Amino acid sequence: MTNDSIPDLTAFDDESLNQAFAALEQQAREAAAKINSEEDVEAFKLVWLGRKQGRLTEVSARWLKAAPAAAKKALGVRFNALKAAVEELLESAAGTGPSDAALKAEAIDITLPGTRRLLGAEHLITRTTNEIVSVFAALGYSVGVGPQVETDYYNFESMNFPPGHPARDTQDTLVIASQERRPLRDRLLLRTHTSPVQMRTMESQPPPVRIVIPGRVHRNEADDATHSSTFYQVEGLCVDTHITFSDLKGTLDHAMRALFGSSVKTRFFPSFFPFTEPSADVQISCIFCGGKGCRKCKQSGWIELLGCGMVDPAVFAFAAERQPAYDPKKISGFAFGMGVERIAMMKYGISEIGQFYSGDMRFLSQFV
Ligand code: FA5
Repeated sequence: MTNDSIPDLTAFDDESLNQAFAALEQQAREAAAKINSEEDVEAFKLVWLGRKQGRLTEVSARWLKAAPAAAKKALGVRFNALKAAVEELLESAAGTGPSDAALKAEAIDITLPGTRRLLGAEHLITRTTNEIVSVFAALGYSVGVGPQVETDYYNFESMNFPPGHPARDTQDTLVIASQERRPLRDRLLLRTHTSPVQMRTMESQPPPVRIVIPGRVHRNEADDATHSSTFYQVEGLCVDTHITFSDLKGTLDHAMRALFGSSVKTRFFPSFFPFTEPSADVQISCIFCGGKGCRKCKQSGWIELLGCGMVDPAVFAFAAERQPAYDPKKISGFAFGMGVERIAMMKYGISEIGQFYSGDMRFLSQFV
């Protein structure tokens, strides 16, 4: 569409004016008839109604201004009628909308299935941690946390693993590099168990204490079906006057029944941890064979799940450096530490610990 210039107007009688305006209106109609797309509508608008160079602006500039005073009124009336006609043409052309081809290119098939958004869900480790924690919360335990990057003092020394003690070898440790110049007790490492949070808790509050502490731990271990170099534990600590081994047994027996069902049995096997005396490993009757013996329990009928014991007086002595109320002559307590993955594997029948960390949706979505 081009903007052909407007001819000069030489005669201003009614007849000449009618002819001149009719010719323009005819041109506008022809141009509007050719409109076929939104771009055409825009071009029409610009050519005819554009404020600076539009044809109507030009008509107004050339014809109205040049007209003798006597003809101005007649010209103005015709000009307004032409403008109204052009605007009407524009309005009905704008309603024409895009062409069929343009519509087809943009079309969507509403019968196709939509994009399904997957709902998030708790990871099995989180779910199991929460189940364990809520069993103890119902017994009045509070919940605590501690740092994963820990000092040698909290992870080992205050837990009664003196420097060079052979028990340190049972938790092969990942240490943070370049700390040789620091005193051993301040050197940083990735905590090998959640037990250091026992000491952090006792240092921050006097007895009585009843607390569970879930968290991630790290060891320099080769991965196999039941061992991982990073895994989760839930620590437990109970300190008060007159706490005995019977309290420990009763508490863990109740917790195992709450987690695995009321028919499960527990038994306590002598063990060793530097920070508990006496110490025990807790076994539960195999939930797969009911204690008869199967492949899962290596035909023994029992499966080991956690370590526990009465808090060693040497540990209370470390705590008493900051909180004198931890006087081993006046108070006593028990502690336990369980592996979350091992419990989840038992509860949900999982045979490979690595599946928890694989991020494989086929595995994870079974437990949504
Ligand atoms: C400890 O870590 C002690 N801190 C537990 C404790 C706390 C004893 C308080 C007494 C008082 P142990 O190394 O046995 O103990 O680990 C405890 C549990 O963590 C094990 O019973 C097991 O369930 C789990 N566990 C240990 N090593 C691994 C591993 N490599 N992968 C997965 N789970 C593990």
